[in-house]
Amino acid sequence: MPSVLVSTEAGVMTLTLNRPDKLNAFVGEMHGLLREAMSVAESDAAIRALLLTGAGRGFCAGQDLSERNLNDPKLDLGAGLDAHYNPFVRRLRALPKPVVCAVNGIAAGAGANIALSCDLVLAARSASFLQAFAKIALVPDCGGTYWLPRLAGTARAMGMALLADRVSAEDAERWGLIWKCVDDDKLMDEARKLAHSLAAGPTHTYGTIKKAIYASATNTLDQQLDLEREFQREVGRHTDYREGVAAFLEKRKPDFTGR
Ligand code: T3D
Repeated sequence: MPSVLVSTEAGVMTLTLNRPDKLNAFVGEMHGLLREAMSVAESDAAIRALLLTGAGRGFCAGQDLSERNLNDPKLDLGAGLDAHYNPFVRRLRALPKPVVCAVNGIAAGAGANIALSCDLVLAARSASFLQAFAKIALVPDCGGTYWLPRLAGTARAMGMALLADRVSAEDAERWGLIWKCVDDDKLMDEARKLAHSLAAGPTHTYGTIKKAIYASATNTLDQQLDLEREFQREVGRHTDYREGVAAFLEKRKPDFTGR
């Protein structure tokens, strides 16, 4: 079985991390499969939303720790981030389509921060988030030191990173780390429903909303107001805007093309 399963249905591409015996810890092959899938998601206009999840009882336990040669004096963990993890995080954020993450179980290390890189994160009530890095004397990566203080504040970011304790899905929702915590048996239904409803939406506008929200992290209010004006001008010329307004006035469901 491939270590990442890829399937597409009604505009939603689902990526399932698939090494359940190892809680879907990352090995090299997975990065290659994710790279290929992301290229398809980026280039195929028929794909209008992405859903990321894990097989089995875990979401992802981060880097497979047995893959590194600890006796190699030239061991360079930065190289793996440059080659694999960082491009994946950047591509998830930059994908001009919504990315839903269904955290079905423990999300640890890089697994936690890849989940937090997604646009809408749902987590099963029994799932948890673990900044496991300090336990093996590493620093949080995959954007952890960027997401945590911005989403949850410095105090909680510091607690999570230094203490490396599990944070429950309920706390993750309460702290603003994720969108929603849902009952375990409802997770996949809800996540699929959400991804399919997004895939039927104004895809081009969703991509623009992502850009605007993520740009705000480093923009002033003036810059953001200017950006909103430019984006509104641009999406206002799109057929989906005309369709949205026409559907409202005609009291019917809009039929967005996203293109
Ligand atoms: O190297 C680089 O590229 C640098 C980048 C690093 C990014 C990172 O992600 S660093 C952080 C790596 N992740 C961790 O440190 C987490 C390690 N795992 C754990 O702490 C625990 O497994 C969990 C808290 C996540 C879950 O605990 P539990 O008790 O529910 O499960 P378990 O029994 O520990 O794990 C189940 C199996 O998965 C087990 O295998 P076995 O003994 O049944 O054959 C375990 O060894 C394996 N597993 C879990 N995590 C990893 C792993 N194997 C390799 N690497 C893992 N990260």
